Amino acid sequence: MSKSRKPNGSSKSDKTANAKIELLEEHVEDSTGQALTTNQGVRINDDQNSLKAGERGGTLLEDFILREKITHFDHERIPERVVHARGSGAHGYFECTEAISDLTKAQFMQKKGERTPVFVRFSTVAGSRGSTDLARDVRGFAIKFYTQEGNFDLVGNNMPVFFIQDAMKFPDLVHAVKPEPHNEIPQAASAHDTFWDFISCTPESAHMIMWVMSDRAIPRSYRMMQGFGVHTFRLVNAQGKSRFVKFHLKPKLGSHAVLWDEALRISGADPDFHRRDLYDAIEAGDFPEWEFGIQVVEEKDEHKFDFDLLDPTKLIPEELVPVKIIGKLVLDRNPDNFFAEVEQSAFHVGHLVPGLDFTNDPLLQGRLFSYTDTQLIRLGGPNFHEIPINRPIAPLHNTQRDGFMRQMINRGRVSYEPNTLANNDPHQATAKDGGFTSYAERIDASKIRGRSKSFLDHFSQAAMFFHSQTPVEQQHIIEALRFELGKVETPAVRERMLYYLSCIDDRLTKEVAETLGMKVPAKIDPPLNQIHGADEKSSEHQPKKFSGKPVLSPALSMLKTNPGVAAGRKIAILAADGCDEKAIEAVKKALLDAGVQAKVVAPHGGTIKSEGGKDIEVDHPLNTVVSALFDGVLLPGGEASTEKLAKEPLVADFLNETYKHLKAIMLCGTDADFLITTKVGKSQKNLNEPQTEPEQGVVIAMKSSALAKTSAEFIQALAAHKAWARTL
Ligand code: HDE
Repeated sequence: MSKSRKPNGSSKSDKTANAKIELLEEHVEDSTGQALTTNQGVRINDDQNSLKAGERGGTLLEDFILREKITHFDHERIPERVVHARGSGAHGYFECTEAISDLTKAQFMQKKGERTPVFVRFSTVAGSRGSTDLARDVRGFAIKFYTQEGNFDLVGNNMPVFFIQDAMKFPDLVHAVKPEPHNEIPQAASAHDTFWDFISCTPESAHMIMWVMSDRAIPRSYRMMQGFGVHTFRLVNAQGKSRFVKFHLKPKLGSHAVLWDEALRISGADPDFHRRDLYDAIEAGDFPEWEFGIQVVEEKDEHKFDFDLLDPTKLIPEELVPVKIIGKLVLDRNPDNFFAEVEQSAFHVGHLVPGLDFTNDPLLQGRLFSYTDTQLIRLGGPNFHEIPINRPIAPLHNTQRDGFMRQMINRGRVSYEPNTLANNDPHQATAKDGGFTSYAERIDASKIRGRSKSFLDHFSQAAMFFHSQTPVEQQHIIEALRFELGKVETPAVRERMLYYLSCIDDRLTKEVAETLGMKVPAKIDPPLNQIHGADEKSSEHQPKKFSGKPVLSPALSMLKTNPGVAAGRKIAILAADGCDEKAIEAVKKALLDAGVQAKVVAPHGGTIKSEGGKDIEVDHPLNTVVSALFDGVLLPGGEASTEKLAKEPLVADFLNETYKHLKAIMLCGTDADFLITTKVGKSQKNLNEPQTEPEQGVVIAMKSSALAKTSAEFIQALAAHKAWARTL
């Protein structure tokens, strides 16, 4: 059981915030001091041996205890999610920091300071349940708000746009990205022919491809990702006035990524890296936090943009419509049981409360069908809303009955409405009494299968995204495309992709083409994805290349928006017997004050003895970790320690890799020798006075009197996230 079941900072009077906990508490089993029983409550006397016909005889069918245990075990697995199978989650709360009753009547946004319990699940999309956290992929960011008016699920991603414009193409997209059906290869990876074949026939994916090839697809932590509702939704106020809205979550720690080389390393060294990071941070009391914001567009402005608000491959640049912060999301409690809570959580984009509504985004509309449908099979029937994690805190009263695994015991003879036998209860609620009413949008149109012409500009925002990145971020997009397309075996697929890239940016295309050893085609046959039915002409739907002046949106760059906080990071203290404990203590304190965790990594487990004879607990023996699992490294010095570390090849590997991954390095006293013996000091100008020309992100404290100043520089280097100048 996690340390505290109470949300952080909630007072006893904060009924709503605790309501979900109380609801879950009813279902929590605590076996402390209890005897083992069967599922029928019969106490078990021998849990070691099955019932046999004699000591060496066969097992008897009458052994109901063995049969029950094994049968339950045989049925422990449920189908994994068809997408977003790999994930992790946590409890917390949403706090309204600015009431927006002028914009919506949703009760949980009416009062500043009001808290609503939430459960959040983060996920990758393509990989199976057991796949690595560090796959290049979109991350799901699904939030269940347990409001007093019922559950509201915001089932979003860490990217604000999507691959396709119409739900009709979703099964195709997912089939293309999942492992190829003939050999089930590759796992949790988009770098293969079927994915790029589909993409190269689907130009509407161009914008999303820029995001997925960017470092957003390899986040440093779930705590360091933005969240987006993606689609345009509606806010509806008490007067029935509707406005368009996009939902945003901005992490307090900033948005940060790892390098691709780190992602590869982490996938081997700790495939649970993100799951562990989230769990450990919450256990340590470092509660992840996001600002919750909205972009609001008046109905009259629906057509004022040069893209369609209903098109999920487009975003509204923050420079055009600023994000207004109206709340915060805090995760402060780990689940007690992964299966019961994380695995069985069932989100649905169609779980709405009064004051919110949908738009006609054709991707959103398709999702509205899919989510209940998938839970019916995944969670075994129509009563999945009764599983504790999915139960609303708002009371349920309706005429729905029975079905597999029904938990609720409905009293009385009436299960229909209207009725007179039960006074016509449960009765309809008036809008004033919180009854949900759909926004009465005026529609006057023919029923058609088709796509609006306003959805056909596929490349302008792809180009805006690429052009808004810093040079180093652009380079990473180029390298990701070189890697992904380099893995594609079919030349025609690569060629089509090069053509689509040329519709976005010439330099990007040229650099990718060079590595692929291919020429960029000047034109290609009409895309196979016709965006229309068989009887229409493709030529009418030809996507146009981006041309003209680059439009910039600095808000799209992670580096340009780095808030410069070191908090949330984890560094390794590389030390051995004879280390300088004073340096460790001084730097560790400064780090902890800045919200940075420090773990002692030593050549052996147990404890090491410092210069002064003090026992220092070792967190990780060196052979069990790699530098990619940390954001930086501190070598505290101490003559004997330096000597021992110098003899360990793994230490040099650790330092060289930390350096290569552009991370912060702090060397103290005798450990400054590592400037000479590893790559850390290769380009130092003057080795006798290394501190005169330190490289970016490498800080050196030769004397203990320099520790305070150097620790501050170390923290600054961590806050910069990477020493980007080292790549240039
Ligand atoms: Fe999903 N999606 N999706 N999706 N989605 C699922 O529901 C689906 C889409 C997203 O942590 C499934 O319970 C269709 C966009 C997240 O449990 C499934 C379409 C966005 C999660 C499903 C989309 C998402 C899912 C699989 C196109 C970003 C994980 C298991 C019409 C806004 C939720 C499940 C969790 C999960 C269908 C497109 C986000 C099959 C048909 C766009 C975060 O129902």
